[in-house]
Amino acid sequence: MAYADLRELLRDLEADGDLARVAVPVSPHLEVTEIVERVVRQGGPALLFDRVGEARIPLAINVFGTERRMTKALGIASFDEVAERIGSMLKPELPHGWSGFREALGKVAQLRNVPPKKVKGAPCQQVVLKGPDVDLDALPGIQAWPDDGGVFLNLGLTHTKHPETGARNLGMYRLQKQDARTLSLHWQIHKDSNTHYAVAERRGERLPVAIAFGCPPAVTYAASAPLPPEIDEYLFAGFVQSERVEMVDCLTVPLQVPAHAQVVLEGWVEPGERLPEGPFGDHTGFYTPIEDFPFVRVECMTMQKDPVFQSIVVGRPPQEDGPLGKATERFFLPLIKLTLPEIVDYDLPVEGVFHNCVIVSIDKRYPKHAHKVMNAIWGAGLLSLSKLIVVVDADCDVHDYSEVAWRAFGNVDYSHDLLVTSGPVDHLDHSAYQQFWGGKAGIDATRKLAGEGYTREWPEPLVQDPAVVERVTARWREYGL
Ligand SMILES: [Mn+2]
Repeated sequence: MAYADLRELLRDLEADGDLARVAVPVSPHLEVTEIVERVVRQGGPALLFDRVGEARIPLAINVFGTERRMTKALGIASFDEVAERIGSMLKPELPHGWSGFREALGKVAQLRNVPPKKVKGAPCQQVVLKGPDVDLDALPGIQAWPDDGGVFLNLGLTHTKHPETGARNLGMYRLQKQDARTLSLHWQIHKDSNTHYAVAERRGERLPVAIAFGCPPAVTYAASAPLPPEIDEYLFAGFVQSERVEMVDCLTVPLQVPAHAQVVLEGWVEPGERLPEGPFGDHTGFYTPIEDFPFVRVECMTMQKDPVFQSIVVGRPPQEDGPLGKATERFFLPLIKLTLPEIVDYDLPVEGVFHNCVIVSIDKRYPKHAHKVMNAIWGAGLLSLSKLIVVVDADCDVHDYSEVAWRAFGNVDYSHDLLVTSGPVDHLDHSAYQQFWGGKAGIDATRKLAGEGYTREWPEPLVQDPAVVERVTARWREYGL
């Protein structure tokens, strides 16, 4: 079941015993983070803080912190279910006979449930505050880490559109509160909204922005997904949850937001204006330094009658963003296979904060096949920012880090199997000697071929005789172990 409104999900989680309420007042200054960190590390429940500092709105956090809650929030049984649906969409074989025809019709019917639907009179506009009535202090923003530059709103869904093509983008960028009506926009160099702003600046125009909090969970997920600019996040959200997202026109800017968002901020970003933003304790586990970023002056704030604000704590992994990233890893596998069919599976360890390490298994067919895959990954969308790529054979379970390590440590002759190159790295990467680009490495941990210059015979791995395995299993109780 898809959740049209975050509060429906919170009610269900509470009924399941997977949401805990914190009724006592807590400080938005570091205390929320310390509580959330402990709960996340224990695989604990979603949290609803009734009273955070002076804020008048309760705070929901750690909503996506486990894979179980993440799939429930998206209204799906498993991540693989969505991956399979994406995979089947990408295989437009001609239908064979009636069953194939019915299947094809089913796919089309499913797609009709995908595009967002415009509505009037949305819950997110039940309360409207304009101009001087706008008050960001009413929202439970938090300062997560001691040296953070101030209070941040972390799970805001930022809506912009390309000033020339009109194509919309939905992204998730951290938002630093500069004053009760101004928010900095951390628009990183590789992100789509940054492109929209660059075009607006070139034209000397201001850019309209709408930021929605506490959105339907599938929309929040889609905002976090590294979709190519041509793919509408709202189409993707509708596809994931198999239900159309209801959207409403903003009141003061030419944009649309989810009708069931809890809180919406509308405003404009002026060309050529920047403010220092940061420092911020980020998902890398380090502070990111102060940099100049654009900011939005909020001119209108709308909300539901009894809204719940949603946020997230980021820091050294694992954190709540882990399951969000895992959803993307699984959903994107069929899309990656579309251009790289030799890829069997891949894994982005959370410790690698999405960009630092990719483990990929391939169906190796020819000499230097692993190098071809490395180069392709370094050229693919935001995966191009990957620093380390470990390539293993198809029979290796990429999610079993012990097996991967065994192969990556043992199957490598570094004078032949290491590919070192350079290219763009993540905006937040602190190890690169210059910001935005740096060195990358690929480790070819596959079995080597004669055609690769490996003239010895590759040894057979140890595998027990299946007849013995079966016999021992059958007799297991007899051993008294
Ligand atoms: Mn996008």
